[in-house]
Amino acid sequence: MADEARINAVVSDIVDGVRAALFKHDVTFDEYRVALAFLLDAFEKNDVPLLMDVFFNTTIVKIEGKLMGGSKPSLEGPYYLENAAVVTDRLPMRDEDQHHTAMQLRGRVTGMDGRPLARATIDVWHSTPEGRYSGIHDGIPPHYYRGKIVTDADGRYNVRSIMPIPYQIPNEGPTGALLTAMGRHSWRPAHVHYKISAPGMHTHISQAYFEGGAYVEDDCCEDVCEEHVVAEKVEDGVRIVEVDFVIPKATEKAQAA
Ligand code: MBD
Ligand code: FE
Repeated sequence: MADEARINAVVSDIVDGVRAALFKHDVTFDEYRVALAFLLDAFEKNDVPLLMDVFFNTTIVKIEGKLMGGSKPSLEGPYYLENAAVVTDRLPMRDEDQHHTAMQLRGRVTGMDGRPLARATIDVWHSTPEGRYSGIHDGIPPHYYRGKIVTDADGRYNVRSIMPIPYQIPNEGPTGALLTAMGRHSWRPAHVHYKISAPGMHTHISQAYFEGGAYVEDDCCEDVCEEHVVAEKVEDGVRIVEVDFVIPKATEKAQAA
């Protein structure tokens, strides 16, 4: 539990920051009412998680990365499912998707000491070739494009799937309306999600993006960092997505800020 002094310091600074912005732009009473109505609407329509994902979740993720050390983390996003099956060589997919551009997810997981992390679980998940998520969006059974990979004795993983495409976050709700009102779009670049867990280790959540892909420079969630953009590499027509992870122990905080 955070102590009273910390709560007071953080909340007071947030309030000061908001007040400074209101003064700076001479925000009117009418605009204040619009903001209040927007917040009530977002709560009522369960759109607050998306609103937080778009504007603040990335910030918290960056802070966590700074405190923990190791590989930089990413947003988890709303579409992780806990009970994916263990996969060995390929993620399950619909027959009609087999012809899409293949990608090979591979790399190595080590601890901060550089030693391999054997038998770590890497949950991977990504969108279909239409930019939808299995088990979330209509008509796509939950086991497609998801799986738990277990690293080998040398910390390595290697699994085949097909390329995801850029993805538009749900934009029919208040958050989408706000982005539109701001002149912003609601697209994310094509991405693969990772969640790595092992006993005693910090649970590391990341995403990989594709060099040169649409929206890599303009993610509506502002999550992309250079370290997560995978250089273009193709072997026998298969896009190679090689990502290594350095994972701290759960107790291993690099340095307090
Ligand atoms: C996604 O697929 C996603 O990855 C994020 C961060 C937000 C909304 C949808
Ligand atoms: Fe996603």
